[in-house]
Amino acid sequence: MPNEMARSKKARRPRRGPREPREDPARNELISRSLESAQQCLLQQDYGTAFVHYLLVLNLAPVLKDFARESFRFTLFKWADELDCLGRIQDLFDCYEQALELFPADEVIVNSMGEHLFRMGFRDEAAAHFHKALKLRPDFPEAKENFYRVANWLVERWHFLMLNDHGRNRKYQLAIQRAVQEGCSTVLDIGTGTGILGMCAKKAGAREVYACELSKTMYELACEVVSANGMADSIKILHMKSLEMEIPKDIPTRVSLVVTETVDAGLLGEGIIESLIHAWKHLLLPPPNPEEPQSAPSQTGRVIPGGATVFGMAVECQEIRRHHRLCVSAVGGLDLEAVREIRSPVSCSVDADESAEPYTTERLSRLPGGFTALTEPCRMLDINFNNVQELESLCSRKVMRLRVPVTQEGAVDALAVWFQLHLDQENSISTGPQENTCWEQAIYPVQSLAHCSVKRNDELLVEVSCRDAYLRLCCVAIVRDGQMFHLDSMEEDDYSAVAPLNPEVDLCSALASLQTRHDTVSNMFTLECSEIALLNNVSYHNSFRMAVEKLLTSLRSSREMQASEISSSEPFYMLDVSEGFSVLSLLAARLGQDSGSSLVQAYSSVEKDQHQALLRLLAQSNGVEENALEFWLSHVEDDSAVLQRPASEKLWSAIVLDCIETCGLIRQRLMEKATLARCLLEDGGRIFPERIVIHGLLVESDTLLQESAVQGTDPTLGFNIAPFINQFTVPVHVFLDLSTLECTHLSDPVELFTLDLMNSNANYTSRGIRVRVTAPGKVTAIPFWYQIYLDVDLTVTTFSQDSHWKQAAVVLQRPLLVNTGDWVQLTIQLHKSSISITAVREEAVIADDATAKEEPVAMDHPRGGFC
Ligand code: 44T
Repeated sequence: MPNEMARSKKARRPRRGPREPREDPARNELISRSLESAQQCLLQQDYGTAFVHYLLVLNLAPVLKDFARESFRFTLFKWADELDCLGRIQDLFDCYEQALELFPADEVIVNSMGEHLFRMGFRDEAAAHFHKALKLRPDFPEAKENFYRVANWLVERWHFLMLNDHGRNRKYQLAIQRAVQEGCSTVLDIGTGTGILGMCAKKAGAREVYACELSKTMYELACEVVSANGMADSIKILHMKSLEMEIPKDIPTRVSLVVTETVDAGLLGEGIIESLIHAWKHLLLPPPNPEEPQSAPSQTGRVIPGGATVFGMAVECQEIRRHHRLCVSAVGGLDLEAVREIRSPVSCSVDADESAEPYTTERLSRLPGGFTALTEPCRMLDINFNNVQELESLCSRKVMRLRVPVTQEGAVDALAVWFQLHLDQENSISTGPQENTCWEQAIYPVQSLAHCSVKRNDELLVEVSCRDAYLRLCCVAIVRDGQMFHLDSMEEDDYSAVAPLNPEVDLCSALASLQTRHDTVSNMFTLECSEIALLNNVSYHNSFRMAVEKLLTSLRSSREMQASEISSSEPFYMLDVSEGFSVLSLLAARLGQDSGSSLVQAYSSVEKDQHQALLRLLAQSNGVEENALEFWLSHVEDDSAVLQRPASEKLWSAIVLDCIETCGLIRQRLMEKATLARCLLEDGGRIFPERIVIHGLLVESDTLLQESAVQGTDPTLGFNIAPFINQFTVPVHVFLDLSTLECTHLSDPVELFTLDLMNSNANYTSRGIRVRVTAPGKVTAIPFWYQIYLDVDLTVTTFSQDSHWKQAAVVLQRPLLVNTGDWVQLTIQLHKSSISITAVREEAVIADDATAKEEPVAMDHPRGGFC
């Protein structure tokens, strides 16, 4: 860790006492000359030397600290940026250490060091710095923003859901109590999280309790929670992965009970099989011998949960489909037929890329547009966690094949998977779609070129295996009237396991899939799910096409008017700086060609080779001349450097900015980029979009509360956990599907804020509005989305059925009780790119004022809310 290393160096620097002799003239001379040199170097932008001079001055004359603080900070930040660019990471952190020795309570320095740590991937350390900066100044917006950004990663949101799930908590508690009462007196909690299961074991009377946790933040949190509950001396928590634990180094003897909830939506993704094989071999007492049924529980080992049953069913679901496969043949005038296959990185097939995850997760009940079950839920696998041989054979076991009867006609888009966790004989937890739980289901999208349509009485042939700690499920074929139709998997197949079969049909389909293999590979591309959804979004691309057409028409006519000055063969330069894959540049190039006269010279900033290859292929198949589309400064480190002139003496006719992230937030530094982009436009040129209007409404949503903090004042299973984990509460929730979010609307949608990208001076950073309440309730959150104005009248909304964007919501710190007809005052603040909202109910006096409609209100003293 860089700061650790820096700390060891620190000891070598001479320390001075707080009272320095001031009268020494030579010393004073040195101070003033060094200060002068520091200022001189600063002017000459020699930040390294300036920094050294400042250090000397401030160490010799601490009285100057207040006077020099600003310049010192500025020098430090500039010098740190240079060191960062040079890759001198150790020096960079040394400088911060020295700076913090001089200014230990300077929240700006602390926060900035956190930013460097964060960029270098030291998330835990970064979070600790942001946290410290916030403690030093609770209203420091930069630190707040930074902390919120890391909090989601450090403490994932599902921790709140799990702690709020009383049913689950209670069942684990009962199972643990039972095991301890039966004599399991030594317990290990693997993946303790907040420490809850370990504390249950202790409370139930276990003699020795150990817990391990691999995440540093969670480990620290568990330590805090356990000591707040008076168990610091009775539960030993280790910051390590269970697989690294050894006896007697980490725990003195083997334990009689392992408790764990290291399961994800796909059951095995957190590595429970490997952890339990290791635990059985190294950490647990041997299992009871079936020949000696009386063996004492304190002398034998067992695991909670004792086992699991995995269920799966095939579903048709438009929402899943549009995120995992190309569903359209043309967008915005571009023909996409040439692309044989676009795949998402979620794949279970044998040829899938190493980084591919076999499944995504969704709450089936919250999928926009719903889903249709095409089969009954089918038992896919039974696992006994108390049998190490079974666990080992699961890893090495060959692929199992199951035949799942189809009950409903439709197109198979995915297999959805969930499980029952058998804690013990009496208590189990289900993560199924029908249950009222917080669990998501695992989604295995079908990877097939053709639409995989099934009819009633068909059977789906599903392969089940366990590889790289994941449960893998793959739909390989449809069995219809005794014949098998393969879904183009690329593996060599042995179909003998399935009967009755028609070998001829089999052979034909195998040959057919072999034949198509060559062009499949060369035309196969992987895009992120959100990129696929974007490509499938016809209305988005059509709006863009219209906006570009309008712009070209207006630019051409203004060129005609000044015909003498600009040659008509001079192209229009267009730059698309979208993040990720985008066909907008190609769309513009194509339009330029359609209309004769001046061509469009389009630049795309897509970086990945595969993305560039895909654009080239599409350019070719759409008849776009090879040099009409170029790749703009790909692989430039600093993204603001992308915004440059197309060539000296030339300016852009259009720049497309990517404004909104898929998660529903405004992209960082959007307004700075817009300002830069505007300066690079020719006369009459445009940036797309020109304006963004943020819309939102008041809602009551218990679900959002459950996901944001441990609710209520009751202790969790009798333990004091909430105040500790709730420190990681963040006010803005992302990746929401507002169309299916369980909530009551308490107002109509309103315009919250406008971002004018053509005139950043016009953007206020704080705005007050009044919202009329349309139904009585408790305002708990304000979901928001965007209306993106490409030009005055062409808009795209981020809240629509075919959008690749999700929505976000601000969750209020304290719910606001309202009645129909009340007015709520919202203060919306935009700091950099992050939004915060406070809400207060207006007093009746103001509400009665008939003149007060939805006008901006004075924002001097926002009350309440989370800020
Ligand atoms: N998410 C559930 C997955 N760990 C739960 O560091 C359910 C997701 C979920 N520690 C919506 C709802 C839900 N040794 O803190 C983590 C992790 C730690 C280990 C030590 C090990 N071998 C491991 C393995 C994991 O265990 C903790 C819990 S993992 C549970 C994952 C409400 N979305």
